Amino acid sequence: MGRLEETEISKAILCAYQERLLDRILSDVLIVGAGPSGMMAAILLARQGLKVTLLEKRLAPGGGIWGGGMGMCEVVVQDDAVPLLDTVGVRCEPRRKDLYVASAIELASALSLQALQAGAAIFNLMMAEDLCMRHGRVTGVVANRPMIGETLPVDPITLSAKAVVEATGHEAVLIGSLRKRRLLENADGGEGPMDAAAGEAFVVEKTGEVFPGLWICGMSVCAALGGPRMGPIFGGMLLSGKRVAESIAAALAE
Ligand code: 48F
Repeated sequence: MGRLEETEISKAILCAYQERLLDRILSDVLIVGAGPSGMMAAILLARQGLKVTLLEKRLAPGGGIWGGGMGMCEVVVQDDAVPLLDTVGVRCEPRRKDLYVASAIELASALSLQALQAGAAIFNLMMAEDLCMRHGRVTGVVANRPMIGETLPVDPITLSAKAVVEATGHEAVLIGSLRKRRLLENADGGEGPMDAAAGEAFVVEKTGEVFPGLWICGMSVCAALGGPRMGPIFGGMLLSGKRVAESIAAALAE
């Protein structure tokens, strides 16, 4: 092994990152939030050959998966979501009636790996602050570094896509930016009290395009449209990711 040059290490990082980001200035699908719903959608869309980019404001993709329930790293899914665990190679075991348990760490890791290996790009430490819009259609997002955007008066950059997905979980950031401009009248907003069965059904049923060019999936559906919260059950999140992927694939094929 030759002598390591620090400057060459830095150049390798800078060149690789710049190439990757430049390539994703325009995507087919831009998903904001790398939780279970956003990553499931990314995997299914990227496996169809679409150019998919995920933005995640935290250091690690995975969202609410890592903590399972109350910090216990076990993930519970209903039997109808087990085929989605299979498709990303996550092992699970039956526990209670119709319920399966998987390792939260295995699920978060598998979704990240499968998204990347399917061709999706994941940018961590990248936060969507707002939407870009043209002629009444969402065309991309305004992005910044979380530490910068939240504390300093520094302008963001923009990333464009044919389809943008709100997958930011409870925060429903993009819906918030539509709502504050009174562009989304039908979004009542605010999660209802916990009702696991009703919340899971609501999330999957209401997943879809909420505004031209903007789709919504996962917990953001309840936060935006006023459905009940459902607590530490993840089947609905994975199924919502699948549903949003199907809806976008159909729309982009037209
Ligand atoms: O919250 P999160 O896991 O969303 P989800 O896919 O799944 C919800 C479940 O985890 C859990 C549940 C319901 O009880 O089962 O709550 O709907 O992941 C959302 C991700 O989005 C990131 C955030 O850091 C998290 O990893 N995020 C939030 N706001 C932004 C963002 C933003 N403005 N820009 C980029 N990423």
